[in-house]
Amino acid sequence: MKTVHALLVAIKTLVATVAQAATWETTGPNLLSNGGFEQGMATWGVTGQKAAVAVDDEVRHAGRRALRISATGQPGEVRVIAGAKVDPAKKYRASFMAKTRGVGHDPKLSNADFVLDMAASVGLVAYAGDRGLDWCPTAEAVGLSGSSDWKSYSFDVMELQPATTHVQLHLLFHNGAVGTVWFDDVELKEISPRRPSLMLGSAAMDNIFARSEKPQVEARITNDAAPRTVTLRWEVRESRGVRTANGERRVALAAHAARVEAIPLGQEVGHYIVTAELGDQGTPRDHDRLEAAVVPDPPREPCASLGLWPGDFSLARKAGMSWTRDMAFWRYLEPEPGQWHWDLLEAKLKQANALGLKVVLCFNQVPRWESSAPPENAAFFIYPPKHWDNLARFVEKVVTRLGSHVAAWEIWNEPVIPWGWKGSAQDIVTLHRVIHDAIRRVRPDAIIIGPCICDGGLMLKGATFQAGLPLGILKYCDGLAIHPYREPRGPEATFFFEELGQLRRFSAEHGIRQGTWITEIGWSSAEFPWSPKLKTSELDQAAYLVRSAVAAVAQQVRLFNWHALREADYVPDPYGRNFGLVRARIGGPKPGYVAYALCAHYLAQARFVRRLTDVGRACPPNQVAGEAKWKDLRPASIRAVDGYWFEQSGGPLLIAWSISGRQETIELPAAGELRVEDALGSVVHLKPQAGKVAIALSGLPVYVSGLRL
Ligand SMILES: [Ca+2]
Repeated sequence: MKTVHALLVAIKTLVATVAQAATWETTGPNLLSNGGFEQGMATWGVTGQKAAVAVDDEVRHAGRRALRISATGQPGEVRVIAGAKVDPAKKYRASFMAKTRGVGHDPKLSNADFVLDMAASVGLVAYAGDRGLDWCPTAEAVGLSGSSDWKSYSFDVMELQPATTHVQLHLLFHNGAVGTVWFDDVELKEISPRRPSLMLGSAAMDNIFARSEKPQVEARITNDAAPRTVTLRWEVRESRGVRTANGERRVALAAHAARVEAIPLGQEVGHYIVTAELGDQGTPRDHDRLEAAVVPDPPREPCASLGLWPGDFSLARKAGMSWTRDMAFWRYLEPEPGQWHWDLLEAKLKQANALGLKVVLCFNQVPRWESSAPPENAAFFIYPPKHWDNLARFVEKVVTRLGSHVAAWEIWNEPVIPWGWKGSAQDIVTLHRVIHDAIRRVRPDAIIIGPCICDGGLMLKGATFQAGLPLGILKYCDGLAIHPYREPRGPEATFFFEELGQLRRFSAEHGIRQGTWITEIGWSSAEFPWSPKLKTSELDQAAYLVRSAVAAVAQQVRLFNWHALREADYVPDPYGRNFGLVRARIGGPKPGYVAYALCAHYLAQARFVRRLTDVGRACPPNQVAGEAKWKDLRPASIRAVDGYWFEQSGGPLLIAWSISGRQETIELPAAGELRVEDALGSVVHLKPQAGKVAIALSGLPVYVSGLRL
């Protein structure tokens, strides 16, 4: 259900990754004429349901008129569009006033185009002549929902592709939306930095540095017409507040000059927050803030089973990943019969391979022309195809064209849930048979995985198969694809390790030779929408990521693929937005990115030995998983401390944490000093007393080396 983000992540290149809106000011005229709708619809075009659009002379923000779009849940979207010529070297701000009434989704349409929970939005599309420059039809930058009086909205366009000649602003009601939005005072204006201005940035994508890359932040200072000498002050804090560096420098600025001052981060692995201030008493001041990370250099031989998607592949590689995932959307690859659009997907797969990433490619989404959905149904893409033969032909085409770039094929994304697939249980089996057989015809040795079960509880013997999914489906799966989301609880409280153990035995019983593939898992660093008291903080997200990855590697999964690499800030609700490990709009890492990269660094060199419970007391591998039934386990049988013993070249490695998050102290036998690195790279060396070292654990795992177990 989260995969639709993949579609939209690509478009975010339009949006700033370095600057914060506050330091930029609009200059010059509104590039949209009639942005206040005083001349009615002059200069505006309408596509889709034209009847939904009207000029309103009663409800307006300024002048005598405003635009009104009213939607009643009819299938089909509505777009009101205005265009402007732009200079791709410049930066722009789109702004508008909007009043909303009851904007939302028609609940009868459970999976319309707004699966992002965005009923209405305003976005920008860049063009080079007639050619749209984006994968997606729009770059949704602001979402609108609910009911609210007139409010001001804006988003900045900080980076346009060099070929851009003009842009279109789209006021958009998505397929099946309901409610009314009034728009007024729509503007697109050039922006330039306030002077003298300070902007923090760096040479690294999202300010993420490998240790050997000379990690440093750059303070870019731009002066106005008055020569001056100003003070630059900065401070670097580790994400939990510990200050690691600070400084102050006098900077002489000539008129209209720009300067770059380096702020070194050091080479210690960590997640850092850099704040800087420019100016002195009585002179104009500016300030900025950014997040940066230092991660281990990617291992030459990364951990074979870790993955990260969707987003920039280079950031997946930098985190030490082996895998990524992508989607072969039928409706985008072949939007009309025989009309193929290979370029974008093929280029992405080649780029992933060039970076050393293996790809799971997942088939998904039937095109409208082939869908068996009722006419005009907004969720047409989750219905079975009219002709299974056409699906087979599509799959054969894809495998023939892209097969050399793909390491494993996932049959379909989440067909076992109502919003993933509208067919019967038998249709799901047919889906698997048709896609499996088509892949095999072209590549007899392909690895094919399914059925992409995404139930939060016990996945195989539990609800899903009992609900009527025939076990016969498994003959079309070389490996088990699963989406074991556990939100809002953590991996131990939901028996993640134990369940993966059950899946191993299930696979052995059913002849599934390629094991378990977690093609999606994630925790959003947000309140859980269905239990708002339950909140996953950014540090919880980092902790659960490491804990579930360690458990998965210990259980020999073939793939642990975290969703998502990048946040999705075009999604209005925080839950949908915050699965990512890298921020969307302003860029920069979250703590989870550093935690995952450090985890991948340790696991690359480590071989699992056994799980440990409590201090020094080992249980045989899979004791819990092997004997107890998932349903028989009670919270009381879960220990306070979870620990996994791995062997690495330098001796034993213990990865341990407090399950509840409360502080727990463990005592470990030690002949010499132990090195304890926490999940975010803080290192301490602890000397033994009377042959033991005491280590305080929190929910954030630690890596303990120097042990003799
Ligand atoms: Ca007006």
